[in-house]
Amino acid sequence: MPLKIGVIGTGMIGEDHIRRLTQVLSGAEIVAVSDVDARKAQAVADRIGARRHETGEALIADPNVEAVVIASWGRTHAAYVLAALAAQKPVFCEKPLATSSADCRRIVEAEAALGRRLVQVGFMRRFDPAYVAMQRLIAAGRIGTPLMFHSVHRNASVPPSYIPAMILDDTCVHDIDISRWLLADEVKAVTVKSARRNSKGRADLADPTLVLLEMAQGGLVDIEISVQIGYGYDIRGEVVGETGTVALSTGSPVDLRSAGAVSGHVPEDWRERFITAYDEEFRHWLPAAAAGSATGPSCWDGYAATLATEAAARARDSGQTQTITMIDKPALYASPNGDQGPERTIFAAGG
Ligand code: NAD
Ligand code: ISE
Repeated sequence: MPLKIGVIGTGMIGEDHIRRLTQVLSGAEIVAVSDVDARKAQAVADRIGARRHETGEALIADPNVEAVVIASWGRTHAAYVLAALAAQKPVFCEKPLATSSADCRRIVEAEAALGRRLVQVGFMRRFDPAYVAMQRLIAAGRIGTPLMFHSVHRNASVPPSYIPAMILDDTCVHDIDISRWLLADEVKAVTVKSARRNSKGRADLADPTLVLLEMAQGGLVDIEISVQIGYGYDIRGEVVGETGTVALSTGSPVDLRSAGAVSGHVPEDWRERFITAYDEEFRHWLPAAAAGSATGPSCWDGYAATLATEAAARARDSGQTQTITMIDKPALYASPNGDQGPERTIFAAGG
């Protein structure tokens, strides 16, 4: 029997997840959708034969909905996650888990009180074959103790609904999560500098921005966030260890040599660059949700990342480094480095 899923938010990624759940993966049926844009939700509902609910809360309460995918704007996630936890329904929540650490804490406390995990957060980079290979090599000691991570996150453009706070709480939140995962460490302090503004972009966005993370065990992470770079979606990363380095490949699948020049392809957006990662995170979520549980990126990961984006906002506004104090980690989230087991290897990390 397929898992009966309700999807809240039928925008860009909501539609993309509905496509993968109905056309790429097996074991899922979308039985309900909801969006504050009722026309958009109705069009999707008609197309896939699902019921449209007026509100996300009504969708969560629908007895026919066994599990919930939350793909609405980040600022709306917390209320839906809390409602789904109260209804004890498994959740896939797009990142960020919530845009305030106070809301993330409420969610962590609600899930911990249940005593079992029900939420997987959409930090899909942890399922990307290249990041997975990088993490495996680091964990296997192939570059010695990791000391630094250089992370570059460039978007060609952002939609009009992208507000200034999202540079940190919607975009940089990915780099923070992947830093924690690759270095198996927590963020201790954050410093932020905005560069000379990209004059080709919106005047209200501090674009580009540089973020420096100091990790608890002494590692350093520098993150470039550019959200209107024009030329494509460019994700780079290199971890520097004591005896070696490991980097994401920046090459396109082929190099074109023509008219005296070498050229390659840069993905257009996140849908193209991370297509495998999104498929994999749902392959991971579906069986766990069908069993009434969750694994993978957790509410604790959501809390830790948002706590750091909040500190980053304070660091940017004050010009001062901000230190981070975390609440005690509930036993429910004991696994130090996420819980994607080694059997999830997508391709061998080599050597
Ligand atoms: P979008 O604007 O295209 O879609 C969001 C949809 O949510 C819109 O249709 C909007 O009408 C709807 N919505 C807003 N408030 C709502 C509410 N209270 N209840 C129900 N629906 C509501 O945005 P998007 O790019 O699809 O992003 C949605 C979420 O997915 C965000 O949290 C974003 O951070 C995340 N996202 C993640 C990735 C990734 O790489 N993992 C990529 C894109 C987006
Ligand atoms: C978007 O929400 C995503 O999550 C993309 O992965 C990221 O690159 C983009 O900046 C975000 O707005």
